[in-house]
Amino acid sequence: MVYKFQFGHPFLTDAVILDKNIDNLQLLTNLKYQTINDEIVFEYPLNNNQIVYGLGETMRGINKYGHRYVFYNTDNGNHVDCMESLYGAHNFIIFDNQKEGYFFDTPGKIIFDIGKANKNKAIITSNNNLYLYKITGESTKDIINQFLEIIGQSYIPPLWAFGFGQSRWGYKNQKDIDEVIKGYQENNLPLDYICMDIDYMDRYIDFTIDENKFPNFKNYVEQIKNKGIRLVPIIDAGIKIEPGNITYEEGIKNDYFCHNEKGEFFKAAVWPGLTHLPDFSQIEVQKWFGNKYQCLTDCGIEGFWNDMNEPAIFYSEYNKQNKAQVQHAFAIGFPNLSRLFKINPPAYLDYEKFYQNVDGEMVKHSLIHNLYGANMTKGASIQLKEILNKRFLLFSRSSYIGSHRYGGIWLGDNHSSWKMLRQNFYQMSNVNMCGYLFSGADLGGFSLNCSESLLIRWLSFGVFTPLMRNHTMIKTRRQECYQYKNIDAFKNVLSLRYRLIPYLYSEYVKAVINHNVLFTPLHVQYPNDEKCRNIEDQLMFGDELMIAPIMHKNQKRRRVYLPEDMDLVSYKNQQFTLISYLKGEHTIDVDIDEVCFFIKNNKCIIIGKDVNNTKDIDLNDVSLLGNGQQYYQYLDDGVSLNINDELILRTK
Ligand code: MIG
Repeated sequence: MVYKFQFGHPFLTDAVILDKNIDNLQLLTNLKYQTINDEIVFEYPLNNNQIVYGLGETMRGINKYGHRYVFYNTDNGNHVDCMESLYGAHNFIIFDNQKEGYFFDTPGKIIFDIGKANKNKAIITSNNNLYLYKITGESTKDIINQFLEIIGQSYIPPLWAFGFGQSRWGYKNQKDIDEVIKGYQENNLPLDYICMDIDYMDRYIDFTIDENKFPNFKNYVEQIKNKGIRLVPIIDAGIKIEPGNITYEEGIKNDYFCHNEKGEFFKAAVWPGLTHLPDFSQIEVQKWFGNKYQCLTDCGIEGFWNDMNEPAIFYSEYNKQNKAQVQHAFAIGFPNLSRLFKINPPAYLDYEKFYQNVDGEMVKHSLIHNLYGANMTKGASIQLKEILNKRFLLFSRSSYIGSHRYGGIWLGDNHSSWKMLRQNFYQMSNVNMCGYLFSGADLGGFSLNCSESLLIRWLSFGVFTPLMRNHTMIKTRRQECYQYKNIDAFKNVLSLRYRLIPYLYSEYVKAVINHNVLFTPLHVQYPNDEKCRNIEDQLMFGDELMIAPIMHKNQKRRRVYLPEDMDLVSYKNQQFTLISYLKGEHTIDVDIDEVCFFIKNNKCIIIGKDVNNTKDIDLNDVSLLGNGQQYYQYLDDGVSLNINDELILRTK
């Protein structure tokens, strides 16, 4: 059951697609509210043994109880546990014990204190008016399904986007990219796309290609697409202030940029130097900016990643406190980038200093801050659909619920550590509950140097994340799989991914159609099994699987709890073996060159051929794996916009 409540006159966010009348506030029952100095403060009683889900892209574990989370989208690469704000605002929370979910629909700052200040209370503080949705249901799963239904179906990428992607900040030119393709292909390792980071542009100017680095870009894109490799360029939010930059000139002429209080265009420094920020609150600006992607689609590009769209700001016309440090870092070529990124984001001060046009009214950015990146992605997605008339890859760093209909997300600037692998694991189920099915972290870690074993184990989990991309930062150790010694182990894990793609793709689209998640905490799938209550290092995947990856250094053996009889699948030397296990606790050994997962005893999944590229995947050429008898496969051509609702029955 969904209730909708209104507090004051909220800004519209486009998150919920369900059209519903406003309910009487008395129906809020458990959730108390009061207004304290312009803020709305909600209080909700918590139980002993409280489990809380949702709050998508945040730090810490799957159960969010005991900590404080602030949704105020922030570019901060220091992903320590106590970091309260990351890049997205996923204001949906489920009180599992009470079987109630709440979505606080506001584009402003909102703080969730979940039993931290007071262990018996959740205190939620919004700096804005808002619409509030309350969802009750017979189970947490039911609440999740209802929520996913009211926010509308997730974005669906093309089949090739389920392939493996390699990325690195620092690939400068055609030669660098050719080397990566060669590295993968010569080592017989699968690859489907390479992300282009900011260096492909002319001095970091959006919608340009540096012709010295890519002399005939269009030919090049076509040439490598023939080898099955696609290029996925990055687009940043800020537009360089420079006469002759067409995007800048058009934006000025049409009044498309954010303003300061004097009515001038606000100036903020990011990678290209001083920029203006497109005012994405205007549909016209979303459309204009989205159409700009055409200069790249005209060259054959079919995928993008949207970055710096919190928006990130290094310094501005108002806050120059970091200017000298940033300029120095640029001048000496970033010998110590980690220091540059430890600078306290001055951006919070800036968010009070510029304005956006919401239906003709000038609104201070901070009040609608969390929508900025979501609207950038929405505009891009709508225009790309029109331009390409087929599916495309699009993922964004910043997000607000609703933008899951337009693109995926990646989880931002993590680092190469075992802790970050576990964080990636925890985040998957929570971002799924908030709508983000197409998601994934920088596998291997963004900052710091990745060891071989960390990368192999991280990829072994990454096999199951829809976005499977290895990405790292400039000046770190090379992180492409072929740079390490144990090529066989990398071959094994990537080979498994490609054999699973028919299944992953089918489960993905089925989840979208049925308002389901892909990753489910055990306790959500087995609410009556007390042993599942606090398990955070295992997740259910799709309808058939349970995953329990190795996520600790030097670990080869681990405990697993099986909530029902299952078959342990081991993939080693590119071969599957199955061993049946009974419900209960077990110890399993997982070698570094082996990937393990579980299939429910009465279920089956589909497995494709061992290929190195999605172009060689035949979704009709699959075999069944598991002790069940059948699998219902979602099937289409992997690229057309229309999604059908027929499932093909595969039997043994
Ligand atoms: O200020 O484009 O999260 O993936 O490699 C850093 C350079 C800007 C942040 C992104 C990261 C990307 C990097 N960007």
